[in-house]
Amino acid sequence: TEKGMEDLLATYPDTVKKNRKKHLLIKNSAEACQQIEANTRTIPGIISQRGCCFAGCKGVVVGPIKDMVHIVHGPVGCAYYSWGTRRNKARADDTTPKENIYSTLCFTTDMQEPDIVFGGEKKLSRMIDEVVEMFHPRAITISATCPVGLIGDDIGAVARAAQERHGIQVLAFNCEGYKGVSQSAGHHIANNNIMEHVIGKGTQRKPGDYVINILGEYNIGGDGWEIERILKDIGYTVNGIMTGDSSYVDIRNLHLADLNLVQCHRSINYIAEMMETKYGMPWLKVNFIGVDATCKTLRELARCFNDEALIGRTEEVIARELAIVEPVIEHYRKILNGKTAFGFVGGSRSHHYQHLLRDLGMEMIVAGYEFAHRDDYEGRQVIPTIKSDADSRNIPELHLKPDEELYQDAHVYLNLTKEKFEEIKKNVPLGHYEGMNPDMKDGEVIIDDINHYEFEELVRKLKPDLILTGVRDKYIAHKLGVPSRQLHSYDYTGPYAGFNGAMTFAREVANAVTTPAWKLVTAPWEDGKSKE
Ligand code: CFM
Repeated sequence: TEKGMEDLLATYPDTVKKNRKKHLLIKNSAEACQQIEANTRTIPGIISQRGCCFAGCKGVVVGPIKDMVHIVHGPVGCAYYSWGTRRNKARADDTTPKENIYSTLCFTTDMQEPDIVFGGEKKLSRMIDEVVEMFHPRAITISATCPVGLIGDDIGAVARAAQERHGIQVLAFNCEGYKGVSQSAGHHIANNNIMEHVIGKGTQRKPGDYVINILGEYNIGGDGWEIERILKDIGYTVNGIMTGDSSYVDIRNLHLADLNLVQCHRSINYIAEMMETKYGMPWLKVNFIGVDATCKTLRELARCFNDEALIGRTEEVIARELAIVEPVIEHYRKILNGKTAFGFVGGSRSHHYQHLLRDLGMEMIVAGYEFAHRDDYEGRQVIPTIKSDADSRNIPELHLKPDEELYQDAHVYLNLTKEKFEEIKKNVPLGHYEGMNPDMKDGEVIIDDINHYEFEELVRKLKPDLILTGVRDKYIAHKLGVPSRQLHSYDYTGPYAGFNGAMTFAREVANAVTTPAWKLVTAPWEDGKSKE
């Protein structure tokens, strides 16, 4: 309630209170547009769950490309802590043999004090030579960490010279950790560079009548493989995934598909939009998290192509999968029905997992993003009204024009007449994302960039049965006696996407929630020692 919200904020000094108030909403559908503040700086001193720009660029978008060597130019810690921890899986495929996959390795210039004092360009340059000699990669990326920007190493120049020397593409990403207010800045920097220098360079279209890309799917715990399994079974050709289990080769050919699917809007919407501008390719926001959500997505996707055979095959696959999945979900729904959850994840999962929880009879009563923008909460229609600030202006925008040779109208991609395309657009939200807020129920709480204090207070007040957390805040949940599922890397498990993923998630949530051990944990407020 509003009163509860006031209590929550009451302990803050006035300026902090004023700030944090704008990042909190209680859903009320009677209000026309509930605006939230997002993508602004965390107040210094507050324990946020956000990551840095380097994490968003190298860790999230660039890192999963399996056949490029990704060099971290910086002190060893930045490389070490982004080494394999996100569990974005990769394997060999038709065009990428095992020897070309470097996903399990970690490459860093390991900058030392002398490099900071005298500059790290020579060391970086030497490292590229060594990498080429030892691994013969198809291409290389260099990601900058904080000190690189501070001392002014020109990684762009090093990359250009190396590219000439070795005849392979070397991409430099100026994604210093401190740029922007969170990892979201790194997504944008990565999107720009890949759009400008990689996408559109290939000429090989994969065979098939319905050729699609999946953007914003990173194959965490094998999610992408489960999605691919379903799509291939229906008859789609998955041309490329951006960037889970993807290859440099695939990304060069990304423009040679019929439709872009967008799973994570936050991290990749730039590429979806830029490909629409440059090539005319339409895109569809999808959600493969949850049984109902997956069915809805598959049906919308089939409708985009307006093909009876495809629609029929979609229904066949859905019926076959549901026959397996529904009894399992039903079993767990008996255990979980009516239970509540909180969800605090990066910039899209807090929305997607609401669908999966509802399949299980559960409700996410508090949902938060770490670094999403207003459009991820309120819908893309607010984009023109978002004010840019010094932090967002720091990230360059690419201003693209339609490609003279490759641009085609959206309806041509889908093999439809213009009229038919317009008609389909009325029922299928092509090129749009409505955000998380419309899916939430009145009285539920929406919170941006939650901190440790607010986390504890909300748990104390609302006593959820489960918290969907990150790598660090799962321990807060556990110390408060509430089970959690870690939704970034899924710890050691997954996939959670698609039909098979839903069954795995259901089983693990049921196990977590029914574990008697949680009753043995004493929360700080339960032993009278709270808040001293
Ligand atoms: Fe997109 Fe992601 Fe997410 Fe994200 Fe991330 Fe992630 Fe995430 Mo962790 S790309 S916004 S920057 S869905 S790494 S796979 S889980 S915070 S909600």
